Amino acid sequence: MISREKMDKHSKIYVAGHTGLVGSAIVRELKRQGYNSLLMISHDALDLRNQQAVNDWFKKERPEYVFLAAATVGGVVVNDRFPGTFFYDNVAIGVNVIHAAYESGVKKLLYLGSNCIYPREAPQPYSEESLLKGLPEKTNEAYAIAKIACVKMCEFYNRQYGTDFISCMPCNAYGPGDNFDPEGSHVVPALIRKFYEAKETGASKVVMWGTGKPYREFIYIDDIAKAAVFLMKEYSGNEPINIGTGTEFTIGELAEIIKCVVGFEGEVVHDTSKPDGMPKKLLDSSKIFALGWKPETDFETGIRITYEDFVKNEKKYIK
Ligand code: GFB
Repeated sequence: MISREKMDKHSKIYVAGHTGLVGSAIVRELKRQGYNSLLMISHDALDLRNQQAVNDWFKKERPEYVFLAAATVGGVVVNDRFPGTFFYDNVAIGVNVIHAAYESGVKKLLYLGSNCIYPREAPQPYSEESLLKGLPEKTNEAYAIAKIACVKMCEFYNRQYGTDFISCMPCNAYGPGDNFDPEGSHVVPALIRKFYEAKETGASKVVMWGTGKPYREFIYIDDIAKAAVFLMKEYSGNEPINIGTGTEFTIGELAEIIKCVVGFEGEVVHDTSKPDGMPKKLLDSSKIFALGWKPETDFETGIRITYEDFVKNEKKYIK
């Protein structure tokens, strides 16, 4: 059994995926809280899909705590188009890092899952118990099955080896530093970019994907980071923990909010040849609320911050 020591300000903490949306927010939050021994390594220097390289790096660096936020991610269209990549990358990254953490005696690991792992037809809001009680949505089946495998791996290692590996399921994340690529991005950055470019070029309309009818629950990235650090300190157990806000919007409502924040005055039209994906995926976050965490950033504030950052750093985001 690995000792249940609490992370302290000098603990060696590895954030896997530190350049991504979630990982970079976790790094900011850890620094804000005074953790001063953070380990990060770029994708070029360490390919997390290579088990031997990952094992060697863990043996050399000996992290004590691991936030596993590295993943290949993207919006509904790329999930559907590249299932092989989404499956392989996410299984390999998760399996390699979790196994290396076990082998090198990591004290605690937090795995970042996703709301899409829950069965499409399970009752909503999804409680953690609905995991594996049905099939995932087809458009993100590969990503969901990869993430489910890693969530379960944490549980299996706890059961067999006495490790302290936990997992959490955030709802749809957004915030500064996101991917704004028109094809590969998620809906929030995609619509921010589309409305901004339409306003700048004087276009009369913006095309959004699907019917606009699906519901989504969005969470500002700093709130996920606070929840992740909170869970690392306060929670141990085999059951994954949902991280949500409890509030959902239709994609049509989301488009209206972003349109208003950006100040675009034209029309919004729908491209229904693009998939809607899940009709709805609201999380039941009562477990984390009962533990003592709550989201802090209201949706419109988060969208404004994200939009202002996008405008300020446009050149970085539009390559
Ligand atoms: O954000 P998004 O790609 O992810 O799409 P999912 C959410 C909804 O927004 C879908 C609609 O109904 C899209 O059809 N949408 C409207 C758009 N306009 C756009 C647009 O310009 N770009 C995008 N991307 N969507 C992904 C999963 O699902 O989200 C992953 O495929 C993962 O596995 C992740 O769970 C969080 O919420 O549909």
